[in-house]
Amino acid sequence: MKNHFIVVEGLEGSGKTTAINTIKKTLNNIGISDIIFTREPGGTRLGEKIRKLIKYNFKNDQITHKSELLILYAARNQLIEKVIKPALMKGKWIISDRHDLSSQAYQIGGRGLNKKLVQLLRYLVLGKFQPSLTLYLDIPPELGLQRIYSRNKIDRIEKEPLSFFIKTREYYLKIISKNKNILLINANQKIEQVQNDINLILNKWLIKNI
Ligand code: Z5A
Repeated sequence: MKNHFIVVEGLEGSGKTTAINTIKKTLNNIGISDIIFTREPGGTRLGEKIRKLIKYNFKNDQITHKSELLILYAARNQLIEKVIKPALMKGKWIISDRHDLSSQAYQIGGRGLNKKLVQLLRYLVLGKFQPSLTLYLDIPPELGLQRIYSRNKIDRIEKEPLSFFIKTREYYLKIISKNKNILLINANQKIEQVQNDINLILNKWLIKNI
């Protein structure tokens, strides 16, 4: 049986929330409405607590990069075992705001953690499990951050310097260039155009995959 696990990835302010709504509408239009929405970190009681910890409960000098990585994978393990795999077994569709690719981009690319360490954790938690499709919303970090800074609440990671997000984006792009299941969307366009692009790409993918 095919898995129907769609992930949306991108830097902050790339428009993931908007993209998820577009994906939902596209799926609804072809009669798919039994969809579970989730996010990382988060999506379970434990995961949502970890999300708060990661975003708001530490200053950067209070959590090491490795500790951050480990708690992200604890949240992911809980989500995979308790929500994602059981739902896929029942034939449900899942749309997730971020997944493992975020750890590759932010923790290896942005934080500079050892690639082998992250890949080992990835293997321990996920094995060969992968999303069926990942849509990566590409945006220059300056622009994404500009969108975010107009909000009131800025979290710990959003306070990182621009150089952090530049390295994170570079790593995203490096992985994407080698993976045919990750499709790039130009998010530096008007919302309507981004929505059109998502629609087109998703419909093409759906024809081949359902
Ligand atoms: N993280 C990590 O380090 N490692 C991991 O493994 C995982 C996560 C899983 C999660 O925070 C943080 O955890 C994240 C990475 C790290 N770090 N940061 N920083 P989050 O989930 O709260 O943050 P986010 O994922 O970046 O979400 P966001 O900030 O809400 O961004 P978004 O969902 O992509 O954007 P949006 O809410 O759809 O849009 C932002 C605004 O831009 C909004 O006002 C929109 O109306 C506007 N927008 C959207 N599209 C457009 C276009 N096309 N034009 C103009 N304006 C637009």
